[in-house]
Amino acid sequence: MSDLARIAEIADEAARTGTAIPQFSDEAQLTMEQAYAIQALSMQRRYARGERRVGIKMGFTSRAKQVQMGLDDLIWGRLTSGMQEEEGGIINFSRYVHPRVEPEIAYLIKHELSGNVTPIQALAAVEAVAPAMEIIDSRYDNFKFDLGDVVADNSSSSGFVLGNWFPKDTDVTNLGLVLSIDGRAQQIGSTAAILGNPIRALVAAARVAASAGEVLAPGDIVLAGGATAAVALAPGMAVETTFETLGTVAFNVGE
Ligand code: 0L1
Ligand code: MG
Repeated sequence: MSDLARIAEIADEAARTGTAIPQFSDEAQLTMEQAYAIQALSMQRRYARGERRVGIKMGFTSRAKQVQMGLDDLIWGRLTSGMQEEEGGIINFSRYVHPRVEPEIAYLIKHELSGNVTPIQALAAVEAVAPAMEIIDSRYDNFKFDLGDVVADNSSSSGFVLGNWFPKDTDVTNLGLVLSIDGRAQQIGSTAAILGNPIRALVAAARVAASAGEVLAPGDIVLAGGATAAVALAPGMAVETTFETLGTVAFNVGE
């Protein structure tokens, strides 16, 4: 087994069992090329267990997230069928290590999209848009990592919840939103915080997919990135984000 495959196995086991591990960069820093290779290898392990790739997530697309984590490059990860949590349902806290939640916009892809595209071409490939929340969960001790670590860990991709789908021409460029825990507002923001306009995250998603030899295929979901800083979850919490014109997405945190 190669070193990269061995690291992928460690990252995958940490995610599968909800167990924290030390950062790989404590030993040696990973290049971006190595980190994305590890991510791809660890996802192969999930696919072999029966999970399906259902799309991709973009990360660090807002200044708030970059400041929160002290990193400033766009990153991406894969979404699988095993990561989708039911809207209005109860998530199993014990499946995560130290999960956080952030409000996002989701795109549903209608036509294949890959490579360098304009925002107009990206929007033309969209079937629908939805309000969403991502549940990120770094598998590293204390949620601490460098860029190579987080990319190898599938960019902290762990869970996601989708609200109702709306027609693709729904304006999501600058919608106010409030993320509340137990009815108290924790984060207030706008979808404009996602790269100034979330469609830019879809443009970036097409580019990064191509760089990995992949396409955004019909039926794929693209999470555009957090619109605010992420909020730590704990058992018993009622989590809700209300989006201007798009309604509310909610879930509860179980044990
Ligand atoms: O914006 C993101 O979804 C980045 C996720 C990776 C970093 C983190 O875990 O906060
Ligand atoms: Mg996110």
